[in-house]
Amino acid sequence: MSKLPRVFLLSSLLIACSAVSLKGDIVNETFTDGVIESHNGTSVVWSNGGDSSWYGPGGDALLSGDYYQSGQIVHNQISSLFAVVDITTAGGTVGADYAVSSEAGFDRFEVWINGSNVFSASGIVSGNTGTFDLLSGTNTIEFRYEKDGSVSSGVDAIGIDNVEITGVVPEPTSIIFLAVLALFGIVVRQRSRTREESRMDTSQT
Ligand SMILES: [Ca+2]
Ligand SMILES: [Ca+2]
Repeated sequence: MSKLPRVFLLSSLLIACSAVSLKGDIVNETFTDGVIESHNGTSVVWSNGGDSSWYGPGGDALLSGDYYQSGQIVHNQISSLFAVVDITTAGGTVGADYAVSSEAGFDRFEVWINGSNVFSASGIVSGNTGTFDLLSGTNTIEFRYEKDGSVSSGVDAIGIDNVEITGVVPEPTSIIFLAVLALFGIVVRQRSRTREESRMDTSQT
């Protein structure tokens, strides 16, 4: 391959990398070994809230393998797991496998996005998948187990696994890094073109 096509290929690849990063990354959380893995290079931040913290690996086999389980709570309490994430202008989604073992109709698994309750389930659910839309900008995703004022049934907890968030904005450092690479590709391509043109001029004279 001559130098010009090779440089062109390299710069095209770098520009494509930048375009993909602006469309947003896909971030998976599998809770391997019961821990929330690091998400270096993305804007995803996990935290706990409510009356009791979630933990992993879940101890009651609500889901197979390593998963995350809501904390132990009593009547009128909640246990929440939050993910705060920046989503690109194209929008995104959050999906998760979940299981519920609770008093049907009263002690509930709920998904809240930006303060709105978008999903609810209770009773015995052994392993379903839900996917929910995320808007451009900063989104707060909350997985919540909430109990009413009386009666407990089953394991009295919920579990989640294989959380997938799409459209995630990469950390600014990643974007700058890719942009610099793309710029470098363009400069190299331009210099190579100029050199090629001056060579052609020389051969014509
Ligand atoms: Ca897992
Ligand atoms: Ca109850």
